[in-house]
Amino acid sequence: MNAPERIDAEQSTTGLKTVKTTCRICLCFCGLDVVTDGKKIIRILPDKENPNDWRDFCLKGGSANALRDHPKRLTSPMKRVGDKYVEVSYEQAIREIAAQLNDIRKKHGANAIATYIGNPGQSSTQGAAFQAGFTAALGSTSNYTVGSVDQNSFNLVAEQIYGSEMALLNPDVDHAKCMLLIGMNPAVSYVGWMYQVPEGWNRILAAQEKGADLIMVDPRETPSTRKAKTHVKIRPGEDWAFLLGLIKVIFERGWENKQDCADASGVDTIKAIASEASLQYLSDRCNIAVAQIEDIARRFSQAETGVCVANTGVSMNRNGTLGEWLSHVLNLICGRTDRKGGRFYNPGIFKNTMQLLNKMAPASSLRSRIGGYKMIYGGFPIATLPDEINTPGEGQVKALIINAGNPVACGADGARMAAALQKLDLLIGIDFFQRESLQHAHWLIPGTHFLERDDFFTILGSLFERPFAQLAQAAITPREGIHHEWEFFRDLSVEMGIPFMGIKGINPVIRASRWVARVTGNPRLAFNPRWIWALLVKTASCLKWKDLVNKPSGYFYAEKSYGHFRAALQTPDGKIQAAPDMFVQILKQRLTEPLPQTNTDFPLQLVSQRHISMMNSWLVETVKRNDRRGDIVEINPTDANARNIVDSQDVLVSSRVSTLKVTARVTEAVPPGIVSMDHGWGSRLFDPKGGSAPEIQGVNRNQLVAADELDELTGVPNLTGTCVNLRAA
Ligand SMILES: Nc1nc2c(c(=O)[nH]1)N[C@H]1C(S)=C(S)[C@@H](COP(=O)(O)OP(=O)(O)OC[C@H]3O[C@@H](n4cnc5c(=O)[nH]c(N)nc54)[C@H](O)[C@@H]3O)O[C@H]1N2
Ligand SMILES: Nc1nc2c(c(=O)[nH]1)N[C@H]1C(S)=C(S)[C@@H](COP(=O)(O)OP(=O)(O)OC[C@H]3O[C@@H](n4cnc5c(=O)[nH]c(N)nc54)[C@H](O)[C@@H]3O)O[C@H]1N2
Ligand code: SF4
Ligand SMILES: [Mo]
Repeated sequence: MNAPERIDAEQSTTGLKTVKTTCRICLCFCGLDVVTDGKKIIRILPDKENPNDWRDFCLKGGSANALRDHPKRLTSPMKRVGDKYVEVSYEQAIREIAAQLNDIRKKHGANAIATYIGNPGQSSTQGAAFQAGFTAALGSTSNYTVGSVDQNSFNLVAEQIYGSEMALLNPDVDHAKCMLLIGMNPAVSYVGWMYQVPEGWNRILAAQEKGADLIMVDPRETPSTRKAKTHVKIRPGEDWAFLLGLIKVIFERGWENKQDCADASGVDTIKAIASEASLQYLSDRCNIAVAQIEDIARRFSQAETGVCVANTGVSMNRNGTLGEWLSHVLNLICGRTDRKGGRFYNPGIFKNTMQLLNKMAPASSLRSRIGGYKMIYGGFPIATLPDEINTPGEGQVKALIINAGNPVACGADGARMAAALQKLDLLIGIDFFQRESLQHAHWLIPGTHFLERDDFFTILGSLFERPFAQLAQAAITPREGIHHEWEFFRDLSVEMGIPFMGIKGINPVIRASRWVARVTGNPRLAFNPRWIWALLVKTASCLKWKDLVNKPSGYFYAEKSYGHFRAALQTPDGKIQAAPDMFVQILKQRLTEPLPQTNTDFPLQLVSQRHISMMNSWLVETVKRNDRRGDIVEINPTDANARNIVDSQDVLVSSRVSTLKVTARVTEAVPPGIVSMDHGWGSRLFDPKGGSAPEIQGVNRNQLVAADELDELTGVPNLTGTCVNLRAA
């Protein structure tokens, strides 16, 4: 978080220039001053004129150019010929890929062509929109999203209880007198996932200093829990039981906010379920004593203001949706929804953002061919993709485009995923590297680095805690031969002869605009994302394009305010739906389950942690040698002693699906019964240009995660809480 001092405009004398933009590695969107000589990036510093969040600037943003200029970066499209890759021109790649895809479409139908969009793909407003434009053109519903290994439950819960998958609520950390933070580690990951709290962790700690009651729920000790007044150690995957326990106690003691309960639909259903559940059973499930549940129920409900947030520690397992849902119910019944100091809604730039987004991308009622999973936020669960590839019949996946993702490293059962990808007739990867998931790609298409492109996150206005507008500029143009992801999807649609964005008659307009751009030498004249942004800005009325261009560090276009949410709800009766049927059914089922038995074969539960210098499976290239934790498992001394394991010893970690060899680190940071491994490692970096041996970067802990044990509502696997055992190697 410590930002180097900005060196002010020495550039004028040196021919260097500073471009103001934003970092797009994580959702903190820190302002950057990127100093370039036009060809290379010289250095990256925090943009202290960015009013939103320059203080969150971190090492990842500061060294972003290391990846841009990496020697193994793809610099031109590459086609697989035998077991080697050859460079081809962008135009040839588009022609050949279009022909191959059309062939597959003709033989097997549009749904035989699938796409996966990974995390950095979603973080590109233009790439994501144009990828959706391609799939709409194709008419394929075989779309897979990274949300199915991370946040699907956020979108599903928002859709079911507020009426829009994009009903995003921000925690008001400065004004909350009690903060109940569940399954998050903001000291490492910062505060921003489907909401954005600039400098969030420091602000949370400052609020605690001033008397706010900070309670963190995490199975293990983390840099965040060490700073919190209370650390509640929970059994992984059982957050729902803890939350239902809190809700039960609150209703029984009459601590609920009666008005907010009466104003919502379905609160009586929740009350009845909570009343029937046994507190002892809930306590046994989550491994938190009844007295502690009662204490936290009192502290949270009785505080003047308060906010509960459930993050990825909660969402990344088979009970993720129940946990996410009940965290919203807890906020609702305690009067924390749409309030100062609670979870509030930034209306964004449109009159009703949720309504507009529902019109542009309505929630789908489609179900997946295999497993019958609901389509969420435009995609099906990536965990089911191997079965979709392996199972014959109409809709069997034959071709796949992976844009900015690495499902072998980041999804369940990496080995099974890798084997399925190898069976595809056509695998196309858009990335700036060839990583694990692209090992068998037929085509490697170089993606642009975020420093090479514009972005406009303001269209997702409610993502921001304060009404903030910025047009993030490209700091540098991509090298010759590298095209933007959005160009690839646009040009591929045109070449395939399918109507881009599903709009009949648009392809000739795109062709004509590209011709005008070529003859005038002005690339902006070719149909591009700015056309759409400009249109949206016009619709928004609170912004002016001119201001966006003239204020490159961004600006606040309105004051932070509260109480907009209830009027914007998109539910049929206009009320918050506290008890959607699909959640209630699963909850009732869980309540009849026997207690999580100690699994005698795999009695330990494996949780996840992130590296401060990495972003999921990328940026691993820039992690310092002595800070590499890619093959370490943390284990409590009690569990280690019971297995005759000592610190630094080689051990085997086994689950139902795989066994990995790693090194034990014996530590009290994990309690008995819990082991922890870093996520994101174990993805090799290949060298398709130079042909050198792949770089091995640690062990892929997700190979231990079964792909057949999913949250039935969202298709998210048990990426945390996986049952494992350890023995000496
Ligand atoms: N440095 C860095 N920053 C990142 C990322 C990164 O990879 N590296 N990734 C970005 C992305 S894509 C996201 S989505 C966000 C995520 O941000 P966070 O949600 O804060 O993610 P984590 O840091 O993994 O914190 C999750 C915590 O949940 C705990 N946990 C595990 N299982 C359970 C459980 O069953 N219940 C509970 N209550 N806790 C559990 C883990 O021990 C861990 O401490 O971070 C973003 N920021
Ligand atoms: N056990 C466990 N599993 C997890 C998690 C966990 O905490 N524990 N975290 C989960 C979370 S929160 C997430 S978001 C997912 C991530 O899952 P994925 O999104 O599938 O994987 P990433 O590691 O983000 O892979 C991103 C790829 O995109 C490339 N890339 C980066 N920037 C760009 C760009 O601008 N353009 C293009 N074309 N490519 C780019 C990178 O080189 C990298 O290869 O993993 C999930 N999996
Ligand atoms: S990676 Fe670091 S610099 Fe980039 S947005 Fe996130 S916190 Fe900010
Ligand atoms: Mo994520």
